[in-house]
Amino acid sequence: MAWQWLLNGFSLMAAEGRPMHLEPWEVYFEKTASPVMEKMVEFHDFLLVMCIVISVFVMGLLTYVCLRFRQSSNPVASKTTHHTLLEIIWTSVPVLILLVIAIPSFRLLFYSGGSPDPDLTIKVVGHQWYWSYEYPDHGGFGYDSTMVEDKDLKPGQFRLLEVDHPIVVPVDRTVRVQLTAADVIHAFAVPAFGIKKDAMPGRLNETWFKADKLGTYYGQCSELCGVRHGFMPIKVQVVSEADFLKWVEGAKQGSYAAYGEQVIAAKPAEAPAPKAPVKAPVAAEQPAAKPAPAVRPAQETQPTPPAQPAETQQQAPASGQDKAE
Ligand SMILES: [Cu+2]
Repeated sequence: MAWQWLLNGFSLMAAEGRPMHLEPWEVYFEKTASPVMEKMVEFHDFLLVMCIVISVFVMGLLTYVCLRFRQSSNPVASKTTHHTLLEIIWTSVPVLILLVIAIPSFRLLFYSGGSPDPDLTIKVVGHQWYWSYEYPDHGGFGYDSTMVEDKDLKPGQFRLLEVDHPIVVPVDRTVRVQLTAADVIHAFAVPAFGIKKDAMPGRLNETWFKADKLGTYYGQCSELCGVRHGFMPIKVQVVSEADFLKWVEGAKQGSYAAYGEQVIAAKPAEAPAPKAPVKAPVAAEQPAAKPAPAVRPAQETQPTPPAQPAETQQQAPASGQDKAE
């Protein structure tokens, strides 16, 4: 309904109280969970106001012209064809409007595209048709994440969004996401974090997010990547620091599924601990180059070594696989 849409569109306050997932009647962004997405929503609302003001102004002008200069009230039309001042105004005002839009737009672009000092790195590899994740800062373990089929859904789970092994990250930490693909181009998108980046074979892309609320967030592959493109969702579980480290321990021991599910099923943890190093001591004990342990069942699909030199932005490590058609 239009009024609800307007209400939502105008009210940033509404974003605060909204449940994580939209109500069936709702039309707006999902509840935000990262500073980037908050800024994106603010920018969107600002643009929406600009659009409305311009539309109302143009509509008003048209209405005025239609009424004021219609034949019955203005039988003798003016022959004026040029008016210097008017022309200067209608050229410069749009330019100013564009400038007013461009400045915050570029600021947001640089903010979202930058790479702040990360607390941890996750490497994401897109496959036809599932994702696999690696935690190079925590011993380099990795695992595959595939969609839960309709017949296996438990009550309360979301169709086409649920996965067997979600990404787990600690709250309030800057997570660097390195992306590549093993076969064709995929795109890693999580709307609540405001991220969407292509995962391309032979290239290492990078993005980042900082989840500022505990909870579960969903995304989907956003690049047409084949027949099951719509069936490779992304699920991110944002947990407390303590839970995260507990989960890492379990995952490293090779029983990702059992242990991971356990931690995640445990109820939402206490408030996040004050800033402490997430870069677990683990990294010191285990050389980062250590090959992925038993956690990864699908070793043969693994296209890249588990630990990435953090600086490599452009070059993905040799994937050794041809790009599929
Ligand atoms: Cu895909």
